[in-house]
Amino acid sequence: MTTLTPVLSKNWDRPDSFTLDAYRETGGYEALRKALTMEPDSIVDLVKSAGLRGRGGAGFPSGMKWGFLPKDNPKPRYLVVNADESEPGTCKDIPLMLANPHALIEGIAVASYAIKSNLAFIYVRGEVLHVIRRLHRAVAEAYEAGLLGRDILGSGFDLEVVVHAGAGAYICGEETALLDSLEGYRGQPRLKPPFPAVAGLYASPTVVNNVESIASVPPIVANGAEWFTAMGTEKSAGFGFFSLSGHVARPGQYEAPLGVTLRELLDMAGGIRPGHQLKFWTPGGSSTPIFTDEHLDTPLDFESVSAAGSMLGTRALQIFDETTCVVRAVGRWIAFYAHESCGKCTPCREGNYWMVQVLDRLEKGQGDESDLEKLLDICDNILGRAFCALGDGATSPVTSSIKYFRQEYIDHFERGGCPFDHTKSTVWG
Ligand code: L3W
Repeated sequence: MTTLTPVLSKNWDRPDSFTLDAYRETGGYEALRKALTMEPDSIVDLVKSAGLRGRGGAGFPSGMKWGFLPKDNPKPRYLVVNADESEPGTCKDIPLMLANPHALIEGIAVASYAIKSNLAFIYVRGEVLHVIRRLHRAVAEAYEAGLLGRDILGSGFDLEVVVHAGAGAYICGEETALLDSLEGYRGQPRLKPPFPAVAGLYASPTVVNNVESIASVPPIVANGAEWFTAMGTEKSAGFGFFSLSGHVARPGQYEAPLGVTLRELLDMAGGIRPGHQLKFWTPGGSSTPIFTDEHLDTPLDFESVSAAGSMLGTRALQIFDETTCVVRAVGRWIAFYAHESCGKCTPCREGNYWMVQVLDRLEKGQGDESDLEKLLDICDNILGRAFCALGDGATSPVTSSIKYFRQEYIDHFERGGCPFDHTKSTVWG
């Protein structure tokens, strides 16, 4: 039986968890002290041997990404933290930064030292003013305590940290659009390669990492790679936040080893809301194909979720019970993608616009089976043809819902209307 592994959330019950004093009382900044006595490259090696994989959705090995920084480039190196959490259902980085901003700041200091960067940015989603304020305050506290700035803890290492608020665009969570936005341009994705590690912010070598990835580094430095690999699975090591939302008795953040199952998480979260049954869920936000009750025992690690036809993504588990109309839920998601499409590429800009029209019609009970083929055809023309992963992601809820719930789509137009009473679904009502 898998149990919770509260590492980053260990002091969240303290009302003052966000303060420097509370963080230090629970061992905070000891990893930075230790890291500063180590060779920078040995920290990169440590993160590689821990097998930490990016917690922002793609699961790319963090140590390997750091190792891609060119050794012979004289330009400055930058660390950029992607704190632009906006994927529907994804809600882990914001509570982490609110409850524990110093975990992120310590991670930034350790990671910057490891990659030999003296300037780091936190690009935070613009709408979350309370988080932006908390970060500013925590960064100021860290400067005052000599944990940021010149000659950190007498080590000779200098680091400046800039908190930068975005303007609330989903596309700016895509790393290259984020870099354009940070440079002052309109946020639109860049062609890759070159990857940011080679030519990122101001065309300099740049590491872009998710908040949770960076915050996971100090515990690895403090406890060692073996401590980390003892949790999770062989290829998906460690722990992570599983964010349960929707029709679940106790929604929230569950910090658990990768490989935990939804069945186990539901046990911890009090199950589906009383009197109801699981219908469908997302393993990693709306950009990952939906799962059903067939997947209750799928281990939530990168490999097992992919083998079952989806993606672990951001571990945003949105749970829907039998009161939810899948056509309506998918329509809401696609309306989000259509609204947020940056417009740079035709497949995403036009494809999502047309999918909204078709889904809206279907949900009202108009249309026929050829509309389902039309939706699949549009998805076929987005997937692999969009400029960035956001376009590809938009196809996931459409294709997977038609795969698992084709009959429910048909029921709509056979009945001439939606068979669901939306007032019974608290999430979509
Ligand atoms: C150097 C190479 N670097 C890859 C780096 C690359 C990036 C990382 C992963 O999308 C997914 C997306 C969302 N040399 C490299 C290299 N890298 N090869 O590795 O790259 P990539 O392209 O696999 O993924 P990505 O573009 O970062 C992320 C999915 O996550 N997602 C998350 C969404 C969350 C938000 C949000 O809340 N803001 O958008 C959920 O499923 O759909 O598939 O750093 O540079 N040869």
